[in-house]
Amino acid sequence: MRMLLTLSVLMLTLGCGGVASDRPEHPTAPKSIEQHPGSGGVGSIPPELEQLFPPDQDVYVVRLAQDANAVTVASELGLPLLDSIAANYALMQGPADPSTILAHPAVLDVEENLMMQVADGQDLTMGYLEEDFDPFRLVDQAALRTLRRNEWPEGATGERRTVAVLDTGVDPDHSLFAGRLVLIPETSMLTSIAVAEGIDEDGDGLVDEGVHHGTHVAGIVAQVAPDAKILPVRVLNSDGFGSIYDIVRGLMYVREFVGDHGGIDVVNLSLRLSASSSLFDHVMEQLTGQGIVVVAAAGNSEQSAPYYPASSQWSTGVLATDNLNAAADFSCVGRRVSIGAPGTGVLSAMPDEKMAGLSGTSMATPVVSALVVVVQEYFDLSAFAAKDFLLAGGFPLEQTKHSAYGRADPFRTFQNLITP
Ligand SMILES: [Ca+2]
Ligand SMILES: [Ca+2]
Repeated sequence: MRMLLTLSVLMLTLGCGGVASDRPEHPTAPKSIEQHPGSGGVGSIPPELEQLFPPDQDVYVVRLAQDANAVTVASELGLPLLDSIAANYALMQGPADPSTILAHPAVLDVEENLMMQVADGQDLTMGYLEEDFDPFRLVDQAALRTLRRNEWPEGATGERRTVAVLDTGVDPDHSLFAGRLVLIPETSMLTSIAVAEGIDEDGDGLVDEGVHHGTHVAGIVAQVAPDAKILPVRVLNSDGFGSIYDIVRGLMYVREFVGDHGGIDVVNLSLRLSASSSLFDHVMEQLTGQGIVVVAAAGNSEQSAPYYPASSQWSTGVLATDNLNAAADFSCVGRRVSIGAPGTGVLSAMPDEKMAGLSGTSMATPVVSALVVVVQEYFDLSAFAAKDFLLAGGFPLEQTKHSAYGRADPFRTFQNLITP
């Protein structure tokens, strides 16, 4: 079931502490959501598809026992049921003390509906230089040279594999994506399409500053794994914010997705939560059990530890390197980060047939996601085996304490696997 929610205006102070210091304010005014005129291509999108679930301190994500009924549980708790995903997750308007929810025998876990955001944080425009799309400049870019893209074996392209990009959605009409995307059907409650509503949801004075993010991230997957399919799932709004419920909903879609070549192999999360989450850990554990590798951005605040979910045991955390062997100065680092990848000035697609060079762990993460499916397909491995080979072939960083396995070096990985 589904009820309309009033979207709140999010007030978030982004600091380097890893945790949002302010909780979002309560809903102020209902808003209507308009379709971005430049984001078309799949027909008109019903307004309810655009609606994300804003984090709110009185709204709880509840994980239920397999055989539980969300309507019944909410009714027994006397709480409004705002939404539910299959039988397992429910969004409830809660009392101040969630322990009363947890006391219900059918409730396995309960958490505030935490906030997520694109890993770029406040500075979404690092290295921003938008211009008309030129595919030849992309082919020759430094990030691909660092990966020695030209020296990979022929056919190492990620064919028959699919990467899900959970982000702000994409511009499906960009030529970089021709024949590459698997789009969520219009009949779904979710969408793949980026939408700029013209509203500054986070109140930072920038309107729709994150709307291009998913297009750029997905465009990096498209370059590094040129024959892999990409499933974009919009879990963040145009300002780059969403809630844990949004992404759980997106990940449930990913778990059940079956395309022409089977299910999803890798989930790309160029985003971070405002705090760690046992509930989200459980979802990633389920994905792991299904053989789906979760790759997550370490974050861009120069910390010596990654943000969550990159910090989780259930994800592969990625830092950004410059085009040599050092962590980028903005990147979060530490032994809890699995591996690095080029993440400075990475050229990729921008909406409306543009391109731009952006820097961030958001850009390094899809490099690793794509490399996993390239190695997976070429050597006919599981996604997890491919990920492990990629980590094992990592090239040491200047500062070895910056990541557990150095920087991804697919050329070494191929050499290791071809001549064991
Ligand atoms: Ca904004
Ligand atoms: Ca917006």
